Amino acid sequence: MRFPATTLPVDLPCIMGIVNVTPDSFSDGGRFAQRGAAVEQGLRLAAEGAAIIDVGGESTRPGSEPVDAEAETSRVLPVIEALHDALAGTALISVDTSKALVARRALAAGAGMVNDVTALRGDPDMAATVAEAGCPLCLMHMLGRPRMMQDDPRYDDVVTEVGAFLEERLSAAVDAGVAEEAVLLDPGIGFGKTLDHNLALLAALDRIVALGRPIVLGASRKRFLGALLGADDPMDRINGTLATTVLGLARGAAVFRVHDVTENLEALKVARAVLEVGA
Ligand code: PMM
Repeated sequence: MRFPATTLPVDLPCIMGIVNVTPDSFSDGGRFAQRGAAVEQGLRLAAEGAAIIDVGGESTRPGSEPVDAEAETSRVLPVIEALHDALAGTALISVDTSKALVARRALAAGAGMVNDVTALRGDPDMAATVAEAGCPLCLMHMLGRPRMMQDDPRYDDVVTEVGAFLEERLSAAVDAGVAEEAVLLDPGIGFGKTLDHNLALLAALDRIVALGRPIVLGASRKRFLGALLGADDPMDRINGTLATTVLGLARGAAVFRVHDVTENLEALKVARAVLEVGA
């Protein structure tokens, strides 16, 4: 499978394992809020085969309130430091933040990538921080902010609008000095989107892939899967997640941001083997 040239120091396609050091994320909120549990989880996901470990300290759950930079730093920094020591370069550490100060501290502590769900709109200093670090950057689409984003989101044509947004944010990043090869794009499944919007984006993911950057897909255990499956418990959405991973790979997605690494890696391996015969 061919993916665009990237400075991401991992082979594609790959798995990005999720470590939320938050009391309130929708699917694992509170489970990894303690430093030790979060580090253990990161190591477990890496041992299972995640090439990237994404550490976040601010919940983006619909309705969630923002946290300040000091609180967010105190959640993620000790976890990143410990993972950096223990992983010894075997997996890339990504920091899931929209704050430049948190990103700067995380990068100094051993993170090697920034995952910004606001696509550089959350903090005017973020673009320069990433440009200076020269690290990979994920730009994600979100309509509105987490506190309001699920209040009746509307689009005329969700795929066209998300694509245009990502193209514009990619240009803004490059204009601010970020290397184009360092940028990954993410349609932001579940961020200001109804079930139909999420399905339309997954169905037409190849149009987002056509923007020419590696695509990150974050559908893991999300609410739209619960709506389709009648599954209130996020743990009952793992099989549904695997369907998005297989379909996403077939349409050209490169990085799969998931909670369940072994399951998704196995689904990717089988899907890849079939796609490579068909290629
Ligand atoms: N989803 C969440 C948080 N960060 N980052 C990217 N790039 N893409 C996503 O889809 C995404 C994200 C929320 O999900 P979680 O609570 O399971 O982390």
